[in-house]
Amino acid sequence: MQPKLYPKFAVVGHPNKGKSSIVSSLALDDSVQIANTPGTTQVKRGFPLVVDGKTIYELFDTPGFQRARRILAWLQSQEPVTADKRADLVKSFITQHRDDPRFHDEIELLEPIIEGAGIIYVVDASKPYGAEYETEMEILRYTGQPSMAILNLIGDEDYREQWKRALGHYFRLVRTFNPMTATFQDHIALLESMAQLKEEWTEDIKTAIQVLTNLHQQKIDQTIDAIVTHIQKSLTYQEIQTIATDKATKVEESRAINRYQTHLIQQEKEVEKEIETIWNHRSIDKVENLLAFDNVGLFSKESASIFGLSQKELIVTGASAGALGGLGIDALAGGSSLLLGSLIGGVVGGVGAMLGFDNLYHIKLLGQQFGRRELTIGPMQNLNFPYVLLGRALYYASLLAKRSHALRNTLHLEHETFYTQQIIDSEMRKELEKLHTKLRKGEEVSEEMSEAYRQVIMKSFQALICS
Ligand SMILES: Nc1nc2c(ncn2[C@@H]2O[C@H](COP(=O)(O)OP(=O)(O)OP(=O)(O)O)[C@@H](O)[C@H]2O)c(=O)[nH]1
Ligand SMILES: [Mg+2]
Repeated sequence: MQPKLYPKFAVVGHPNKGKSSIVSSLALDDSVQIANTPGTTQVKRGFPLVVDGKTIYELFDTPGFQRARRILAWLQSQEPVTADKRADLVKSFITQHRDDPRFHDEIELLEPIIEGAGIIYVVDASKPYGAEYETEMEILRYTGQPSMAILNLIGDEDYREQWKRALGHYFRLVRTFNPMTATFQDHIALLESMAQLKEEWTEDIKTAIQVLTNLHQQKIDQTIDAIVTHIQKSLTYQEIQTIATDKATKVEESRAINRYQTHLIQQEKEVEKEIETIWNHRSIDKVENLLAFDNVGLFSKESASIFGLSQKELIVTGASAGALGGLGIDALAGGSSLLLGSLIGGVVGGVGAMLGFDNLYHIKLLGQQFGRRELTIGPMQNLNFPYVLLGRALYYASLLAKRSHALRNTLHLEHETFYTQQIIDSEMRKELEKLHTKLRKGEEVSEEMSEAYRQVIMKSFQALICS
């Protein structure tokens, strides 16, 4: 049996208009070469989107037109033929000029089209329309292949109306698509347009949409699994050191604490790697913002607020524990936000001490077991710690899940901006707390509890990637 053919599209246009960026974003592939220099792409290259070993479609990245006028002149100088034979003229052009370096770029871009690929013509609609594009579009029309145009807005100006009036003469479909900011929904919407290009492709592209939708959900599921496992591992982790003397020295203790913290930082790096692999962003360049173990970091008002613990609640918790002495809660909550802010700043340490947050880990010295002593650090007792880990992991995962594969800029992790969004309400927090408590005590966690926890994380992750 012949292998099933999948839809193919050649992404073509002027140099430096975002062709490679569009290929990269639609093929979910960060290995496509993109640069702000015309002529970056010099040879055609197919980027198949492969899911579970099957190619669902393939996009050809191509060099930009260089000598469009010469080629059109050649085509027009031939004996006139009826429309059904015009593609043969293009084929003759390719055959006759294959070794001519002057037409290398055009031959590269026309070849996949002549072999059956649909055309995606890319323009930068932040620049005005001009007659020079007509030559390119005329050549494409000679191929007779199904075609659509994409309006990419690279700069700030918007000439889309002008472009639409012109492109309407050459393409049945004209769509706006920004390869840098495109969401999953934008990707699907563009595929839906592509499905209308040719009857024979409609079914295949509909299947591709289904496969991509399933793949997206699968990536979300894998992300949640990775995060939940990360929390479980970090919260239950213990660093155990054998010591020789009766009592651990300060040096031994701080060395053990250091190893314990290094392990948790490493564990977080690993889950980040896992998330990068899931979302196919393995080559991402980022400025890291490592997990810190200072008290403020672990009990910050920022991390509290995204997990449904409002500033007021934070103070109330502290006040009810007596940390604020005689100060009334109403006086605090009703005060100006400036006052509130400075008060929180001032009381965090106090609240921390009062509720035992200063005591970050269990440090135990186990007695004479088979002639050895063991110094144990962990599990982490800080109540806020799992929320800090969760916040950081969800933030990183949502950035990657939303990130277009066409972006090449360095990712700066600015957790502070993330903490403005509340992602968990108090009901959800209760569910999370059940599991955290068990893990902190080193107790068994039931299937149901784990699943309920997963659902809460899933809900907030979905909300984050749709926002
Ligand atoms: N801000 C912004 N920049 C874009 C957009 N699309 C492309 N670019 C940038 O424009 C430059 C050219 O993008 P490419 O995708 O390499 O363009 P190309 O058409 O493949 O270029 P050649 O291969 O040289 O013909 C790169 O610096 C991209 O980052 C966009 O929608 N917005
Ligand atoms: Mg390119």
